[in-house]
Amino acid sequence: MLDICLLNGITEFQEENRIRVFQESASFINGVLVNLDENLLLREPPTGLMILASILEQKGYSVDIIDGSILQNPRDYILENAHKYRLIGITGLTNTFNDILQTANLIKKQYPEIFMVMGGPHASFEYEKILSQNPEIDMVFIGESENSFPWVVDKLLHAPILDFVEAGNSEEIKETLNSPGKIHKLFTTIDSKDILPKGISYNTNNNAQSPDELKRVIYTGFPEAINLSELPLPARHLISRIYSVADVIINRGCPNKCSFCSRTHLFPLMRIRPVKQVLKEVEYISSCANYKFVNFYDNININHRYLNEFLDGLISQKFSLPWGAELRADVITKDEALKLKKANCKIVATGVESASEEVLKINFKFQDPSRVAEGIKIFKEVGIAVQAYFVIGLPGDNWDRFRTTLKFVESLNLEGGIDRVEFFTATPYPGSDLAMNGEKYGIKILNDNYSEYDCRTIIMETQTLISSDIENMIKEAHSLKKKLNL
Ligand code: B12
Ligand code: SF4
Repeated sequence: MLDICLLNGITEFQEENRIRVFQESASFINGVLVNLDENLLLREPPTGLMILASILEQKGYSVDIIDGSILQNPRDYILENAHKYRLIGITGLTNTFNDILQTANLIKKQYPEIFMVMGGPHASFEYEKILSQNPEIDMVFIGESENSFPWVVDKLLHAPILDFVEAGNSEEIKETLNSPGKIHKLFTTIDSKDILPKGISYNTNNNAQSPDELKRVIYTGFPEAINLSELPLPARHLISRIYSVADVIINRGCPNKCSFCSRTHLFPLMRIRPVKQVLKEVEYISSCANYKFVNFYDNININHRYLNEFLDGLISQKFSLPWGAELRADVITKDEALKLKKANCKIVATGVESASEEVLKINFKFQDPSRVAEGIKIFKEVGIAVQAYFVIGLPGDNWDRFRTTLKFVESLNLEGGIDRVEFFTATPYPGSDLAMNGEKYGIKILNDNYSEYDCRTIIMETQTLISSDIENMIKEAHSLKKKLNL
């Protein structure tokens, strides 16, 4: 038996076509991915889970990470293996959430003694609903969980399983398992809410029969921001061999406040990791034979000094893997772009969202589109590929402004087959200002099926755009993409 399993639901391969492409290029043994065509750089590992795993391992707990996206039959695999763990923690996004809940339900039915928790960008904003409607979920973690989750693990499991075995007390392990009602006994006997860490929620009445009874959800409050310089490196060794892409998180939080984004509410305080620590992570990644590409998220040029220090570090480290990064194109200088090139950066991704200043202003994205165009031009001059993201159907958008955006895309002179443009459909993700203050933007939400919150389906209308407008805009945007081969 092991202590903890951290589970990532099925993610972007939900789409049938992508599942097929992925599975045809992969080799599986017993349903587990063992090899992937090197050219298919599709999968990105779940970084948040790897950081939590690293902290738990430092405390002596045995941890496994299971990524549903790289399994042939994720549910069968998870159900066959769930009994090995004392606690299962699940992560997921909004569009994969229904699927994750079904999996959690199946696990709990088969193994009621397993303690089941959830966290991540969807659960953080929907904890009340999740806990009151899904008795199989014992606890939900809100926001950054590097403090709260290990605290709860210590309380529930008391010690790593190896300690029990070494002390000759294997029988006591059973006692530490979640016998029904254990959580309620544990937390309801604690008098003062204050001694619980912030960032957890649980239902004190999970065994209730009537819906009215299912409402006693305790929430300890939003957690304090984590000091990123104190975090250990993600536990890549747990899953590294099966990924060819490594993601490195540079910062949490964002100085912008875009209406459609939940990041600023998930990580309200903007922080950047020390360059030294990021470079240490890069060094480790370089030493692993499996990685062929690295992505740096969310934004490597929050300030000029940081960007320059970071790039100087990569150059002096002779970092040789090709890499990509998300960044702001509007503030890039030619010297910085040249340095990016020298540091082996192959592609940059940037959120343009709209070429209309009015639309940007209404949606709190503070960026001058003409400066974005200049920045993109600089990247093309130095030979770095560009991926530009746009959002269709935002509040304030209309046909004139949309056409301005299409003209803007054409004016960028991007290279077909090398650069890319993505048009996402505006989606009111839980935690975004659009979802929390919809009336402020005058939106009408048409669809509350979270499985369709995939940035492709039309989820909302605005005061200026009805569903058929947005549908036609998506069609026009895609035909432009096709025409320009982007
Ligand atoms: C890298 C990334 C991707 C990558 C890879 C995802 C992956 N495999 O991890 C790719 C490019 C594939 C991707 C795709 C998409 N993404 Co994305 N992505 C990110 C990004 C930039 C970083 C994720 C990350 O590692 N964060 C850092 C870690 C430390 O944070 P974390 O994962 O949230 O984990 C912490 C806590 O949440 C918590 N926690 C998380 N899980 C759990 C579980 C347990 C048990 C516990 C206790 C705690 C816990 O503890 C962690 C440590 O504090 C985030 C933005 C961001 N900065 O988070 C968006 C983000 C997650 N993506 C988002 C979206 C919308 C998408 C897409 C739909 C975009 C699109 N248009 O296609 C697709 C969906 C694909 C899918 N269904 O998976 C949204 C999610 C919104 C939502 N509610 O669903 C985010 C938040 C960005 C945003 N715009 O708001 N994404
Ligand atoms: S979408 Fe806006 S708020 Fe969200 S991370 Fe990007 S710039 Fe920041």
